[in-house]
Formats: sequence, C-alpha cells, structure tokens
Amino acid sequence: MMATESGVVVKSVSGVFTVLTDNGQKYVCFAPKKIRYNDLDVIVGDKVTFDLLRHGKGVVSEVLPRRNKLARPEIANVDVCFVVLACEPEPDLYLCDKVLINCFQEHIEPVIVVNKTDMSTETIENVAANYGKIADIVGVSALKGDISALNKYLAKGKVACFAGQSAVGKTSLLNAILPEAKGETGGISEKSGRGVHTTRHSSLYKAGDGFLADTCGFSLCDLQGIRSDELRMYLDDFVNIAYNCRYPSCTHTVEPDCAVKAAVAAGELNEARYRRYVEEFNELKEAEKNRY
Ligand SMILES: Nc1nc2c(ncn2[C@@H]2O[C@H](COP(=O)(O)OP(=O)(O)O)[C@@H](O)[C@H]2O)c(=O)[nH]1
Ligand SMILES: [Mg+2]
Ligand SMILES: [Zn+2]
Repeated sequence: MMATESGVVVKSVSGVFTVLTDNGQKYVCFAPKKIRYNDLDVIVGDKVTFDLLRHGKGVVSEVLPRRNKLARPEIANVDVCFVVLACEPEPDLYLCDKVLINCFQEHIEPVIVVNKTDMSTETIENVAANYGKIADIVGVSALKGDISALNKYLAKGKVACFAGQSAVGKTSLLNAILPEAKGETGGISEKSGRGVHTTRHSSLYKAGDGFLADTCGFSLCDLQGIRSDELRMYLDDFVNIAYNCRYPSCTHTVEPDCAVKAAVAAGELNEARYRRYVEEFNELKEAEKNRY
C-alpha cells in the first residue's frame, strides 16, 4: 500500500518540488500534469498531499486550497508580511500605504519593521503616528543583530515574507535571521543587473517555528484590482470611524458630515495619512476615467 503524506512546498526548481512534512522530513516530489495544468501549478508555500514512492521521493496528489498567492515571484499561503522601513532611505509612506492595503486585501498580517534603529529611533515615532492604529510596529537593527522582536511573528507553521523599498535592509534582515541561508540569499539582489523581471525561484526557510521566504513581496507594491470607491474599506482606522459618516457610501473626500474628516480635524486621525488617502483615491479615480 502506498503511504500518503502531507507538507509544505519549500522549494521549486523546474518541476521538482521539495516538500517538508510536519515532522521535519524533506521529500523530493513530482507533480503529475493533471495537477499542474489544472490551473494549480504547484508553487512554493503550497500545502500538498503526496503519495510516497521509494527512496524519499513522492508524487503530489492534491494541492490544498490557497488562502492567497503573491506573484513575482510566486508564493502561496503567506501569513505575515514584514514591511520594512528605515531612517535611511527616507520612508516612502505612499509605498507603505499600498503594501498595507494589499496585505489587508490578501488577508496577510502586516508588521511594520523599522530597521537601522542603531542610527536613529525618530522614524518609529512618525511611523507610529501614521500606522499605530492598524499594524504592529517593531524596531530592529540588522547591523547589530538586534532582531528578536521578529520572533513572535514566526509562529508555528506561519509563512512570513519581506516587502519595502530598496536599501532599507531587507536582505540584511534575512541574513541576520537565517545565517545558514546566507550563501544562497547573497545572490538575491535587486541590483543584480539582470532586471526586475528575472524569474527567481523563491524558497522557504525554517525560521523560528515558522518559515521565511527568501524573496521580497514585490507584488504587494502596486494597487491592482482595487476600485477607488472601495479603497476606503482597506483602511481599518478609517473603517472604525466611518459608520458615523452621514452617507454609508461616503468616500471621505467631498461629502458633507464626514466622520473621517471630522476625526482628522480633531487630531484623532493622522492628517498626513488622510492626505495620502485622498491622493491615492484621486489617482485610482483618474485611472478609471481613462479606462472607460
Ligand atoms: N546602520 C545600519 N545599516 C544597515 C542596517 N541594515 C542594513 N543596513 C545597510 O543598508 C544598506 C542596504 O541594505 P540591504 O540589506 O541591501 O537592503 P535591501 O535593498 O532592502 O535588501 C546596506 O549598506 C546595509 O549594510 C542596519 O540595521 N543598520
Ligand atoms: Mg535586497
Ligand atoms: Zn466619510
């Protein structure tokens, strides 16, 4: 009788998948065409069942439903996204807004990680003023190896990834958390000169009790498939106030008796965050106009 096992795909190279089972065994698996062409090409992060062949090899029999999927590079079932900011380069909060919106859309828990706290801790205050109501914020220093604040997010079976602008220290953090992966992750650089569209295979590494992806969440960085009039639904701090707006469909821009605008005026909601929202709303609206 053939034994059936289940686990997480931690590596994928040209149709050969490495699957890690709950009890820590690794198996080299192949996926039959039936599965791979059924719109379910197996990707890293997938939870799969497989039939065990001999010599530690297996054949994937089922891909379990995905809770989410990030593109470029592909990774499935992401639980946590470390959104990295630093005092240098100056934080791009528009980018941070977008990553957070995508996280909420994909049901990924965002954790804002302020790196380079060895240089300055001022950034944390500004970040807290903007995002303290909607995400955990932790300070770290990859340089000093001061990264223990990340451990609690690497919980059992959870998959975490990094996002954030260039040079904030994503690769340095990854190397600090996973010294054993250093050789391999050293080659992963946005500055490799091979262009952004070079296909890279992401891998998952055991980190704490969970997994860490060795690639960055690039696909979390643009707002695709979100309409201007639904943007507000992905800002939890706005949502918590919006039931007091006069109109249920209030976009918090031009409508009268808007509770969000009132909260901004009263200093209860960060004004810079609100202004960015209005800009992002107008950008989406403009793009919609041009489309139809
Ligand atoms: N002072 C300081 N510099 C850091 C820290 N982490 C990274 N860096 C530096 O910031 C630069 C960019 O780091 P890198 O990891 O390549 O950023 P990435 O582009 O986000 O992957 C490098 O020169 C790092 O040495 C830190 O915690 N403190
Ligand atoms: Mg990097
Ligand atoms: Zn409103």
